[in-house]
Amino acid sequence: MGLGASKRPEVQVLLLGLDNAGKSTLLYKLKHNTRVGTVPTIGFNVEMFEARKNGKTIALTLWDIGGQGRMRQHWEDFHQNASAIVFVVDSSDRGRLNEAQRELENTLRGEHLKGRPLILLANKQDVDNAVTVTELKDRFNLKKTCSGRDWFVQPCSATTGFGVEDAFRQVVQMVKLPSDSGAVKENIKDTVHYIRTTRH
Ligand code: G3D
Ligand code: MG
Repeated sequence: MGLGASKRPEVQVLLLGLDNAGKSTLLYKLKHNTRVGTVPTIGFNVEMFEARKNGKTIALTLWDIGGQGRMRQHWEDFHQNASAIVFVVDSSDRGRLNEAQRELENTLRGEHLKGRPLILLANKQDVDNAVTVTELKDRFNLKKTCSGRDWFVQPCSATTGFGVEDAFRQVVQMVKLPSDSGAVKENIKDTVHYIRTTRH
């Protein structure tokens, strides 16, 4: 790879959500624009995308970490370098909305994810009687849960492709590049904190 490629800003984005929410289907829909048979994710799936942001080409890596119980303990390991969170909800499974909400709240409480933008995908909108975006915002009490970070709810269907490109565009728009002033400010704050704590 040439020099240009190594200078290309890279961002890591976490694709999270309960098992069966549609994370793997979404990832492969985005990458290949096809429907592939998915099997429950045991380890993780990862795909890299290129996108344009602020006049630059960026590399965006989307990590689909297994949503099953025993994998959730590893979520934290992936948090450190994440620039944004995509949380996928199965809007057709009303019986698991509370569980999804709890999982989302736990995730957002993670120390490394403070201030990271959240893109919530209300997936499976093709299913009759799926929870709407408005309902989901209310049920998840998103205004409160997401205070202090940018957030957006996108309706989609990973199987039909409805809303999937829009979701990706939203992620690109909201993700912070390492060079963005916000990220720099955070670094400065960390440095100031470091100097203060080491002096006293
Ligand atoms: P996960 O990776 O979040 O665990 P998967 O979820 O991507 O494996 O998807 C779980 C099941 O939901 C799959 O069904 C998949 O086809 C289905 N699914 C994913 N997205 C949608 C959607 O938008 N609409 C509908 N109707 N189904 C969806 P199977 O039957 O293959 O297990
Ligand atoms: Mg999966």
